Amino acid sequence: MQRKTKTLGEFIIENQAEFKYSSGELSKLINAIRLAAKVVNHEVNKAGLVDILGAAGDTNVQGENQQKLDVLANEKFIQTLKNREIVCGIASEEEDDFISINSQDKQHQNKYVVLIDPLDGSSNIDVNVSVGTIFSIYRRVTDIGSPVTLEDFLQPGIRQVAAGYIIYGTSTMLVYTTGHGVNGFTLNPAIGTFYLSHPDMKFPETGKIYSINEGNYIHFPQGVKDYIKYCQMEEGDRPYTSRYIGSLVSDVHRNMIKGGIYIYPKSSLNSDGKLRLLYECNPMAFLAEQAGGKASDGYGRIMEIHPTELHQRVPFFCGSPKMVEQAESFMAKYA
Ligand code: P6P
Repeated sequence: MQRKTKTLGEFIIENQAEFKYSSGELSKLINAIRLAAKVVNHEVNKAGLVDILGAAGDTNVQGENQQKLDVLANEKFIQTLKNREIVCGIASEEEDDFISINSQDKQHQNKYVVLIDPLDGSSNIDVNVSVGTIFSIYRRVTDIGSPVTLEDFLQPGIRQVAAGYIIYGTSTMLVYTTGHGVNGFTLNPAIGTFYLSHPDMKFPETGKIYSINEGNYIHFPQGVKDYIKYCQMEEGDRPYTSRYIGSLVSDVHRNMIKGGIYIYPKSSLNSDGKLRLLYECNPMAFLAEQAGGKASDGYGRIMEIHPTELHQRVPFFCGSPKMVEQAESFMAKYA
């Protein structure tokens, strides 16, 4: 008797009680993201064909204006979230400022804000490398019924109520947490249904993969340089393997399954690093910690950083706990 694999919808209903706020809202939030993910997946999967199909100037075969995929992904996620009547504000990498959402009949009664990187690593699309969407969800801190303010978005990562990513890779997966572990769902594109394929995902305590753009080596802090040399040294279980896709979601997803560490440090080129705290590092950190991993800025916990700006950048060390601790020990020598 073949075991029936649970769908995302069934999983959400079964675990609704774990979502510490009122019933049904998690379902609406995740369902909105699920729908947008399927739409974006469809666009990403045909990206290579658009130029061929849309040969006539800047319009595609449907006569639509061709849009850059990250702009399109941004619009799809914002529109889908707006339509579900539970989100009162959205911040996006593609939007300079946050978007306040007035619900039509219930003026600002919605309780959640969503921060999103609609299509992280989109420059990889042209070379057919996997990309991802990253989302982070908070409960608003200002009075329900009033328009959202920046304060609702500048919350430390420890206040997240849910976070996750969609990875548009050899298969499309939705991986998310509500603070009770991490679960991965794989899309069956034939029927448009996500199935629970990776229950209770866990980072291996250590690993043999390090992910960093070594092209920037000469610009790295000495602690990072020392850690890279440590990874390459012939000793014990080393040398480690270097794997860097250039897509945060893909590198972290692989390291969560196989064990490893992803590092995007500050450097003389980027004094705060490149990755954004609110819609890249905090959600990936929430997932990492829920999967038994660690996420640090090289010195302290990412999720305890108090944000000061919507698009602020932070250095990011994320992965197997023993590997992050080892990297932090090198950073501490030069703190
Ligand atoms: P670099 C993509 O632009 C991204 O934000 C992450 O997904 C990725 O890990 C990183 O930047 C790649 O940056 O400077 O190594 O090309």
